[in-house]
Amino acid sequence: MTLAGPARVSAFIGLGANLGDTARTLTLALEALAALPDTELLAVSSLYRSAPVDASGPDYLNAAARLETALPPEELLRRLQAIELAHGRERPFVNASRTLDLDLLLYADEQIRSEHLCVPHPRLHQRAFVLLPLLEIAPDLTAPGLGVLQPHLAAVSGQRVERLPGD
Ligand code: PH2
Ligand code: MG
Ligand code: MG
Repeated sequence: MTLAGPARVSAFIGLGANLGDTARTLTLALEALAALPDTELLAVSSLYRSAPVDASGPDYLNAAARLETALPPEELLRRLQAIELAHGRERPFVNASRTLDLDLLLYADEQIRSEHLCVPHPRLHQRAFVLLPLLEIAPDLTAPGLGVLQPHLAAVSGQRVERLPGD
């Protein structure tokens, strides 16, 4: 007899880094996501180099990943923050340059507004560095409150983002 575990849902994570060896940090972060309990890493976008938005400092490397997970959203958030900390994340001020940022962009079709967590990520549709990698791995993606995401690209076409060639 096999026992069914808790139901798994799809979750999308935005990855970003603009301090240190950003490509290596994102690779290690993806390995850490794949190693999360009750979680499978199902898709990873290309890397994108992007100009800082609402921030200063070096260009960012950004990417997106799709997980299937049985972790509840608050637990997933705690684990994302633990991975950030393991890679030297500091928070001296809002939107400060960072060694690693892992944002929970979407969790199933849930809308969550708690003290710690806002899902869908409130600025998801205003940022090309989020939309482009997300739509690369999920072209038909929709988000609660935002609808189909693809048409939102037009509004962010002025933001500098470059997809880096893969291996
Ligand atoms: N993250 C921010 C603020 N601005 N800009 C780019 N290009 N990429 C980011 O990941 C990013 C940003 C806050 O999380
Ligand atoms: Mg962020
Ligand atoms: Mg963040």
